[in-house]
Formats: sequence, C-alpha cells, structure tokens
Amino acid sequence: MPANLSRRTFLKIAAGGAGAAAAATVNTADAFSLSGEKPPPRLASDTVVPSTCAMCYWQCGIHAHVKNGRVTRIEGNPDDPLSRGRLCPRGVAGVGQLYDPDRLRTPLIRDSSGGNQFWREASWDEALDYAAERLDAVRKKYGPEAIALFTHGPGSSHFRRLLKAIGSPNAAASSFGQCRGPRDVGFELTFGMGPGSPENIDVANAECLVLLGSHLGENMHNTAVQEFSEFLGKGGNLIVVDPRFSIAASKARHWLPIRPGADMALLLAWIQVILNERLYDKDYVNSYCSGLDDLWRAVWQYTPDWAYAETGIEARLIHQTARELAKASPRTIVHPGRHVTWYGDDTQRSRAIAILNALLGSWGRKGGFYMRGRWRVPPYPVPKFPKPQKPRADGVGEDVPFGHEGLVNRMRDATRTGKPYPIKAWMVYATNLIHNTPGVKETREAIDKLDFMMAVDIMPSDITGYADLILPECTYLERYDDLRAGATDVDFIQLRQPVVAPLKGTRPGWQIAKDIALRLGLEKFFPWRNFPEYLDKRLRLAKLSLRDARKRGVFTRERGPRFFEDGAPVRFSTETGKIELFSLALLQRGFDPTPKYTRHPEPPLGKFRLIYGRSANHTFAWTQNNPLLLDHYPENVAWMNTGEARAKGLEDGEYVRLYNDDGVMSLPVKLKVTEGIRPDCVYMVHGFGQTNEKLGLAFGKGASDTALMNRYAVDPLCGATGMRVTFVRVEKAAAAAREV
Ligand SMILES: Nc1nc2c(c(=O)[nH]1)N[C@H]1C(S)=C(S)[C@@H](COP(=O)(O)OP(=O)(O)OC[C@H]3O[C@@H](n4cnc5c(=O)[nH]c(N)nc54)[C@H](O)[C@@H]3O)O[C@H]1N2
Ligand SMILES: Nc1nc2c(c(=O)[nH]1)N[C@H]1C(S)=C(S)[C@@H](COP(=O)(O)OP(=O)(O)OC[C@H]3O[C@@H](n4cnc5c(=O)[nH]c(N)nc54)[C@H](O)[C@@H]3O)O[C@H]1N2
Ligand code: SF4
Ligand SMILES: [Mo]
Repeated sequence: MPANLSRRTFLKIAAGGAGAAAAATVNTADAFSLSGEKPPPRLASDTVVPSTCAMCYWQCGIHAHVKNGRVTRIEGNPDDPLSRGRLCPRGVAGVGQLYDPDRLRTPLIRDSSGGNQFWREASWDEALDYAAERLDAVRKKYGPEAIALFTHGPGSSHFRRLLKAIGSPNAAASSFGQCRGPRDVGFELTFGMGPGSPENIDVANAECLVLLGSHLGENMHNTAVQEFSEFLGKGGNLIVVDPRFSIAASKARHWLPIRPGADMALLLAWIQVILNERLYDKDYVNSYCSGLDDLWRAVWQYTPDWAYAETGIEARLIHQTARELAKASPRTIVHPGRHVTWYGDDTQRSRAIAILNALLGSWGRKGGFYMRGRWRVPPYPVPKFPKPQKPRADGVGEDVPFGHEGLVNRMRDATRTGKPYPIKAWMVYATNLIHNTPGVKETREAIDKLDFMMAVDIMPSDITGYADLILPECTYLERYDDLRAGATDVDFIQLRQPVVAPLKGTRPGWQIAKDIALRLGLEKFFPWRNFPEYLDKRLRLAKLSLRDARKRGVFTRERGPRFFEDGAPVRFSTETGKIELFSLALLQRGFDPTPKYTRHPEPPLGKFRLIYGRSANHTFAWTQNNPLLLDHYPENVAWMNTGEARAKGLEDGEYVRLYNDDGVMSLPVKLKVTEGIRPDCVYMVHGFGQTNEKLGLAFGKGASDTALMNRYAVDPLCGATGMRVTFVRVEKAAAAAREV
C-alpha cells in the first residue's frame, strides 16, 4: 500500500457512509482535509492519466496519479459525468487491488498426474495452446454450442466476441438473472423501455423519492449517491421501505419497516388509494396510458386496511404516504431498484412500481424519469459471425417468455442435466459463480459434468479453484477495454486505458481472447493488430480519435430535450404504443395482465428469513482481500433484532452460525444485536465467507449468504432467481460446532 494513502483517511471517507451519503463520496483531496491531514504534495513528476474505474460496474471516470511507474492515488475525473470529480471508497482503493500481493501472476494448469491434483505454472504459450486445444476438442465432439461463457463487467465484450466467433449463443451474466432482469422486463412491459444503467432518474430534481429496498449510501453507485445527497440537501421527502434501518432509512421522513416479501401489497395499496381518491395525473394518464379501468377492477380490493395485515404498516401511514406521493407528482420517483431478484414474483412487483410511476405522471418528466438518447459508436467492421445451429441452452426467448439476456442459473442447469443438449466447456470471465448464483450444489454438479473449464480472473477466487486452466488478467489500471457509451444529462463516451504497465505475467482480456481465437482459426473476427488500433478505428467512425480520448478519458455531448415538457419525443415501444397499465403481452402469454398479490411463506417459529445487501466498502465478493477496504470493513456481521437475541441468549459481538433448512451451516459470523431490524429476519452483507486459502486477507473472514441459498424462487416471466426465500436458524458458533 502506498504510504501516502493512510488508513485513517479511508476510515474517514468510509465512516461517512453511516452519517451522510455525501461524505462517502468525497474526493481524496477533500478526504485529506476532512481528516485534518495535508494532502500529499503533487510533485512535478506526477503524471495524471485519465481512465475509467472498474472497482464496480458503474464505471466512473478517474484521474490516476503515477509516479516512478507506480500509481500513488486515484481521484475522480471532474469532466466525467458519472464521477463528477469524486469517487466512492472502492474507487479510491483501486490501488489496493493493483498492488495486492495475492494477485494471480501466471497461468495455472490443473495437473492430475500421479493421482494428486495440483496447480502447475505454465507459460502463456502453453496455456493458450491448452485452452484452444480443449475448446476445439469440445467444439468438434459436441458442436460449438457446447461451449458456454459466463461473464460480467467491462471486459466481457472480448469473450462475447470469441464465443460468437466460435458459433455458440450460450453467454450469460449474473447482471440479469441475479440482479436487474425483472426490473428491466417489468418496465419494458409498461413503458416499452427499461430504466437502464445509469438509471434514467432525475433524483436531484425530485421532490419525493421512494426507495423499496434500494439502500443508497450502502449501495454506493457513485452518481446515484451524489444525486441522493443533493435531493436530501434540498429537503426532499424520502420514504424508505426496508425491513432494516438502512443508512437511507436514517435519512427518511418515513421509514416503513415492511414485512419482508410484502412490498407488492404496499404498492397495490398505494395504487388503490391514488385511484380511489383520484389523485393520479389525469391529463397524463388520459393522454399516454391504456388500461386504467382494467387496473381499477384489479386493485380496488387492495385497501390500506387489507395491506396492513400483509405488510405490518399501519393503514393510516399507507394513506398518508400515498397522498404525499401524489402531492409531489410528477416530481415523485418510486425507485425502480437494481438488485430486484427477491421473491420470484419480481417482474410483477417491478410492473407495480412502473404503474405507480405512470399514475403519478413521472415517466418523461422533470424530477421523475428522463428519456434516454444514445451516442452511437459504430462497431469495428468484422465478417458476419457464424449462425448457431441450436437455440440457446438456457431457453431464453422460448421457455422463458420475457427474458432477453442469458440466465446463469439456467445455463448452469442445462450443463448439469445435459438438457436441451450437452454443454461441455465453460469459459468463465470475471464472475464468481460460487458467490453470485444460488444453488451452489448444482453449480458444483454442473462443473463436474464439464470436459473443460477455464477461468480468467485477477484473483485466486472461489470460482478459479474449480477451473482446469486459470488465466491471470491484468487489472483495469493496466489495460484497455472497449469503449463505453452512455447517457445522463449529457451523452458520453468513456475510455479505459492502461495507467501503468501490467504486472509481469498478467495480460489484458482483449489479448487473451484474440490469442485463443487465433489458435482456433478465428482470427478474421479479431482483425486488429492491437487494441489501440481497434479503439482508434471505432472512435474515428464516430468522428473522434484515440489521441484525444487518451488525453481526456471521456467525451461528452449536449443532449436533446430529456423531458416531455421540454419537447422530448413521446414514444412508448409497447404493443399498444401507450403506457400499459394493463399488459396485453402478458395476457397473451397467460400471465396476470395487472399485478396481483401472492403471499410468500413466512419463516416458522424460531427461524429467520435471510436477507442481504451491500457494504459501502466492498464490491460483491471481490474486494475482501483489498487491504484498504478490509481495514475499514473487515468482516460481515449478522444483524438480529434485540428481542430475538435476548430470547435466544445471544449477545452482541459473539460469533454465531446460520443453518438453512437443508442442513447447510454457515461459517462463523459475528452477531450484531440491534433494534434496527425486524424480528422476522437476519441481515448480512454479501460477498464474505471466501474459502480460497490463497486469499491471504479475505480467507476466513465472515460468512457467505450464497452458501445458504440452496433454495430460490424462479420468476416465471424472465427466469431470474428470487434469493430471499431462505430461512435460517441461528446458534452460538461454539455450540453449533459441537453438533457437527
Ligand atoms: N458498495 C457497493 N455498492 C454497490 C454494489 C456493491 O457491490 N457494493 N453493487 C451494485 C449493484 S450491481 C447493485 S445491483 C446494487 C444493489 O443495491 P440495491 O438495489 O440497493 O439492493 P437491494 O438488494 O435491492 O437492497 C438491499 C436492501 O433491501 C432490504 N430488503 C431485504 N428484503 C426486503 C424486502 O422484502 N423488502 C424491502 N423493501 N426491502 C428489503 C435490505 O434490508 C437492504 O437494505 O448495488 C450496487 N452498488
Ligand atoms: N447471495 C447473493 N448473490 C448475489 C448478490 C447478492 O447480493 N447476494 N448480488 C447479485 C448482483 S446484484 C450481482 S450484479 C452479481 C455480481 O456478481 P459478479 O459480478 O460475478 O461478482 P463477484 O461474484 O464478486 O465476481 C467477480 C469476479 O471477477 C473478478 N474480477 C474483478 N475484476 C476483474 C477484472 O478486471 N478482470 C477479471 N478477469 N476478473 C475480475 C473477481 O476477482 C471475482 O472473482 O451477484 C449477484 N448475486
Ligand atoms: S461507484 Fe465507486 S467503485 Fe464504482 S466505478 Fe464509481 S468510483 Fe469506481
Ligand atoms: Mo447488480
């Protein structure tokens, strides 16, 4: 760790997470002044290289300070519309990942000679030959579709290209079926468009914001947190629906500690009140929406009195908050959420959220949802990819009627069962399937069925432990990735470029994918000599240049009007061309055309629902070995309600284990006894409980939520995995250990 990034500074930045969302996103210079220390002097020999953060998927523009070939600190690029010159604690801690001594630094081949399995270091040439040879064997024996890609994040495009060149349709990322899939589908069915990333919400100008679960301030998507702070600074009315007293709840005018799983009841009751009391935006609804009468027929019975019994939220409060939503409309946002794979009826819950926003007239309106544009960067011209001869193995578009992105869980299950056809090789790029997909037993069974699995990662993670071949990628600070075009209040194109030379032995993803393609005879799909050539070609086609991009890191362009009132085109790409309060598409496929309430099973006496979320200091399961972040948030804790803990004789700070209904026991985890959670659930930060011993700092810290998720509820509309259906009992760690 560079000496000038003192740990105290980090404490200071991250500690803001609990107090003020704004303080959690100060830039490093502010952080130093906050902590009373002097910022490190900017020596003349400091070089500042603009690039893009990849400590999470938000992708903020950065300025990396480099001295003598080492990165000394990372700040936000003030010209970047996502960072606006500020980074979250994880972005600042990119150096901790770059200089992590446990990083993968050479290709490794699983060697089973002599009866024992062990990792053998290999040269890149040998490793790439091996990858190509094994992939080719599967391709010849079973057809190209037998090769699947699991991937996530900014480097994915290189391996998606490789998979397409091979001729397989089977790519999947956890960002759909374990994250935002149901939200995107629910909004598409209603407005003809999903909320996208960054979400098309104008939070800074909103007057009322409703967060269902979305725990901004712990969920540290940078721009979202900055706008949230602006909203709070202006005295916006924040309503937080969460069974746990989250950081956002601590800022709210109303905290509604809902019974987990009952959000649909609350949403339907809000819709009922808004229709019943004619509080909806009549002009807007008359002009743009279809199906109002059908909606009313479906929801009239969902009164606040009825919802009280389901949600535990008093009818009076449901009435009052419904009126507050309407009063601020159209500057009211019922947040679409992001990780929404909760209970299996998540697409319908997202539909209810979309419908509520439509009634409030907030879609396409200032202080509500803006209309997105796109700055098109033409692709690098390559020959047409071969057409796969088989349909997708995960059934997307067929058995899964409304999903339109690959599903990790179903691709995994196709591998496990050999149905609809055998999948025999996995390429796993930057995704830790052991931590991000429920049903770990099934994941292991699927891996057992493979002829070959390769993992491209930066760390010896839990998933790399299962591979036949590990290929060490260099980190985002050491490589180029493809361009990212996006939009906020401006259109932008961002560049990721190397800030320092790659750690010896590691290589960028673009090169790994190209070198494998070359060995498989697929070089015509990778016709560039190197990635700068690729990037420059694309940028030139967009009338820009790599030379400029390298200097600035980001290009921005003014947007046309974003709101209907400013002249943004009113367009809804639904079947009827209207906002569909009643969905014909759903009706035609035999689903409820308007959202309905189903009660989810509750944990039996003595058990708790397992819920989970984020720490401001960690990204999923990949930052737990980063000294800068771990120092501040060293292990996850299990939150339990004070009364429950007392009844069970459990004390704050002691170690417990969680047991699920299938006899799986968690690693020991520290108990946090608090009034800030309902008695029917326990809460944990996701991503801990790593079992790879090569992770010197992360190994043995905290427990994994995923390891307990044998069960999950599949959303019939989009195939996503609802992950809040696990019940656990909680026992003292020592006592639990005796039982086993
Ligand atoms: N620091 C950090 N920030 C991140 C990430 C990260 O890894 N680290 N990941 C990013 C990504 S990809 C995503 S998708 C987002 C996810 O972040 P969000 O979309 O905000 O996540 P959720 O899982 O929806 O919300 C978790 C909250 O839901 C509450 N909750 C649990 N059950 C229920 C329920 O039944 N009803 C209601 N109303 N609330 C419930 C939990 O108590 C918790 O406070 O975070 C993003 N931001
Ligand atoms: N139980 C449970 N499951 C969840 C969630 C949860 O809250 N609880 N959250 C869900 C959500 S919202 C999402 S979006 C997904 C996220 O799931 P993923 O995005 O797959 O996140 P991780 O599981 O941390 O796996 C990321 C892997 O990428 C590696 N990596 C990081 N940077 C690089 C890089 O630059 N190059 C390469 N090659 N590898 C890199 C890390 O070392 C790690 O092994 O998980 C979902 N699954
Ligand atoms: S939100 Fe934080 S970790 Fe994510 S890209 Fe931005 S600075 Fe990096
Ligand atoms: Mo996510």
